[in-house]
Amino acid sequence: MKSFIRTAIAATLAVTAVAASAETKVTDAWVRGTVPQQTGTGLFAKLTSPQGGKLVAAESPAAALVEVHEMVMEDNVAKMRGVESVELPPGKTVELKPGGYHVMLLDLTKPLKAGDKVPVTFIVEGRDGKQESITAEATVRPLGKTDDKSAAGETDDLPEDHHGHKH
Ligand SMILES: [Cu+2]
Repeated sequence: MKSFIRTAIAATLAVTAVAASAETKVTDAWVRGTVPQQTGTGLFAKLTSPQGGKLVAAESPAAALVEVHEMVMEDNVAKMRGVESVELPPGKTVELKPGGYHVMLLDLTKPLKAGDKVPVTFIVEGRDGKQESITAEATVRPLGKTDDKSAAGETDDLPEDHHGHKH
């Protein structure tokens, strides 16, 4: 009887472990800070889906409209456009980053100051068609303190050396 219970417990633990590892992990979530009057910005993070899947949507209370975007070069001009989904190969960490895929926060409910925390929920569709939601807290980073050149998330961005002084 004892050994039966032990087996049952072991089986339960094994199932739990599999379920936990199936979840997509979100790390290093951050948002680019905004200047007054700026209504949109980019949110970035690292996503790892052990089973593989795709990012199909994102949600955040910080913005009225949240879209998944990619940055592409067209005739030497960086442009953003919405994408249906972002492929997450099994076990591989996909980085949403300036100049690439990003989550676009549009119609911000308020300006985002450095150090603020922004809740964000990623909707990931697994290979089996099931959707999971992963909520993370993205930290707002100061504007102009990032080392990228393309500045995803700002439609009218200025070169880094201007530090966003637009009037
Ligand atoms: Cu965008």
